[in-house]
Amino acid sequence: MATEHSDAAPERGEGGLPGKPGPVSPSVAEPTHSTEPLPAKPDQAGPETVSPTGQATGAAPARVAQSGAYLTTAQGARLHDTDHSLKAGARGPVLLQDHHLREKITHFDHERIPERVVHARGAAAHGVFRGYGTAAEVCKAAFLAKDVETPVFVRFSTVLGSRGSSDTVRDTRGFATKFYTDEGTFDLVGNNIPVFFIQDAVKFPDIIHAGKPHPDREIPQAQSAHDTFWDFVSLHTEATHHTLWNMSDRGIPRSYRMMEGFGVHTFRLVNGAGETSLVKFHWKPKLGVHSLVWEEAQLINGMDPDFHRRDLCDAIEAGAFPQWELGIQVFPDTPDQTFEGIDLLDPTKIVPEERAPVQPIGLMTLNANVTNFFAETEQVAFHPGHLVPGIDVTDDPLLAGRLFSYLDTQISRLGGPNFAQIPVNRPQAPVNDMFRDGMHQTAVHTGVAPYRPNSLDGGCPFTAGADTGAYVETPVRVSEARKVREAPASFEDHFTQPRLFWLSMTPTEREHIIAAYTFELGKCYEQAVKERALGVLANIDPVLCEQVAAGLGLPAPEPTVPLADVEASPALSQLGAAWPTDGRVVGIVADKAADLSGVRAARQAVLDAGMTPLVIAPAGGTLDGDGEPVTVQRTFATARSVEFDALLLAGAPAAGADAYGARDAKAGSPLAQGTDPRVLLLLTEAYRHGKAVGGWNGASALLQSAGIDPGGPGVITAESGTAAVAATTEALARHRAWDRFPPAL
Ligand code: HDD
Repeated sequence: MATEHSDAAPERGEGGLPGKPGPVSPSVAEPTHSTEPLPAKPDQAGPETVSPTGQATGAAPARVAQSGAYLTTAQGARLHDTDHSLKAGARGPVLLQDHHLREKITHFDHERIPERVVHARGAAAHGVFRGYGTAAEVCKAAFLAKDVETPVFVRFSTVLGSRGSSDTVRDTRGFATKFYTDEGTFDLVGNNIPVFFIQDAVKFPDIIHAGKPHPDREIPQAQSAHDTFWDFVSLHTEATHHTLWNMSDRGIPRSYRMMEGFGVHTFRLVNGAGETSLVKFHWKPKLGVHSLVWEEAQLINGMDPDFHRRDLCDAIEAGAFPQWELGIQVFPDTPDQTFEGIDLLDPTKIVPEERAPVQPIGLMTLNANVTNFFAETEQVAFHPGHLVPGIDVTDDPLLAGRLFSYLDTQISRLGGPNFAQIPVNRPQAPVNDMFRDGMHQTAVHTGVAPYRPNSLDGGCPFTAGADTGAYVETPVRVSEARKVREAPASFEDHFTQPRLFWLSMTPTEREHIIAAYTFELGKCYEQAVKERALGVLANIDPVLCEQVAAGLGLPAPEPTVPLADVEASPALSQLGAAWPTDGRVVGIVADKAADLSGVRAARQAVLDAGMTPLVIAPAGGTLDGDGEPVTVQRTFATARSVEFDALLLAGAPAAGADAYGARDAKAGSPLAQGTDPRVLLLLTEAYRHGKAVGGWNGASALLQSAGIDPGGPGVITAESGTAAVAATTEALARHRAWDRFPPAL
């Protein structure tokens, strides 16, 4: 049946919905040619329009809790029973007509989305970035201006493991930051290692296939210690530099809070006058760069696979907000895009800080944990192509592939092209795009002309001037070239910078690197792979090669290239300085006969120093004695040394007493006898991992029974709990007592 035609405009509701009366567009003649912009209509207010849904942006996601007294269906109908399926009689078959049963299970069936193809395992936090204004000379981006505060969301990750894998595996760490700036979202999608495995994105699937578990048995999980990884990196020697960083202590960070971050690629910045510079981005942690030791990392994988995730949340919850300074190395934008002979387009090369100092441009503080892991950490979508005016990309071929890959992956991971409407991904800046429809569209777009120019929607939206717009590319010359599948000759030097890194390490760090290579190659089965990997090491340094070869029981090959004559870069070493100890964890071992007022004072001193005290006792509950009971946080059964940065043994109540011996009869506890194997294990492990250990007032005897010299490096024997904490804080500032085990190299 034909519907009756009416000349009257259809009734439109507010926001274009049928129903409620709303503003109606005056009819406009069909355009034959584009006209100058007409005055904006009420529902097309131009650039002032807010984010698609008009809701809060990612920095302050709309919070939805189980609010209200009644449980409802997804359609808002109240439910009176969610525990029993509808059945034909109490013992009869379940009826298909039970809508609530079907809706509940269907939703559950679809709760998971595909994990990220790389960087699946991660943890994130909210924070703010405050510019120092020092970047103005080279960059016009408004968020870098002095005292401008920009909300940020940061996700840290491992690369190889699945979403449920362990945190402390040997791997590169992702360090991705979303800046919700007033000019649009800027994503700095970096790693904790300043170079990358490959020079061209076309090899990315290959390196990841080689690093991920073997396709037949799907093992090993989250490891590089297997044949396919070493097969790849020994065949593609451009990977040597990155692999060396992985085998160094950088591959096993102590905490996300103690990692550097790097933008890796060279970016191009544009200042207010249109002048350009090339830069590399650096994040410098206020707490310094610190690592686990390998045995500790492996133990943590079993004891607490969520170690880094927990550490980040705990520190933020305790108010020990992690901070990083953002810095840039600045290079002149010369046509050859090199700096002192280093190709700035090669992502396997660094520029040593001694040759181009890192200039601080702002401070980032992470000050809030996520509210819902899935909504925020899992659904956040980064993209190195999310740029703001003043920041541009270069022709690094690795970056070019990334600019394609991230949008592509989000479409399959987040189920369509509208993922920017997910709260954590919503820009803070007003969004006024002409993207329409698609899966999971949550906006109700008004207007009829999502194209431009148009005359029907008042000509909106307008385009920005070249001085305020993003993606105003610098007209770098690219023509007069032949189409080739080639890399520049400078990309062929794969060994100079690995040697630079090796020579910049302290003897302790070199020992760790040797041990790491020996472990990883020792886990390979293929002789040819091991031999080829040794051949790569020979081109870095003969000592490194010989030591690893000795560990594998293989002959050390000769180098195939002349060893590079390079100067060390001391900035690459992470040892030697003193750093703040905020958020460190100090375990205090006590029993009911211990100096409990000393324990209370020690706890307070740890808190006053911005660290976390955890009392470890034979059993849970409280330790009762004189004064306030002391709450026990860990028992001998639940504590393991890897959870603590330092361990202190509570002394005896009376000064000068032989604490653990004298209390034996009185307390009758295993700790008092000083022989509980779990306490001895705590001590010996912590000692072996270079951690501060000790105690006060009579702890020496127990230390000795654990084979620890009370006078040794990093061993604390004090008169009181507070004195012990003061000495511990001092020791922790240097992270570990590395001089406990003088390196053999
Ligand atoms: Fe990538 C995720 C960092 C090269 C393709 N990458 C991802 C994440 C980080 C990096 C931190 C996790 C983001 C998050 O937390 O959600 N990736 C890097 C760095 C690289 C790099 C520093 C080199 C300098 N990546 C790289 C290449 C390609 C990709 C060459 C592909 C050609 N990366 C991806 C991806 C991921 C990703 C497949 C997986 C999940 C995602 O993007 O959102 O698109």
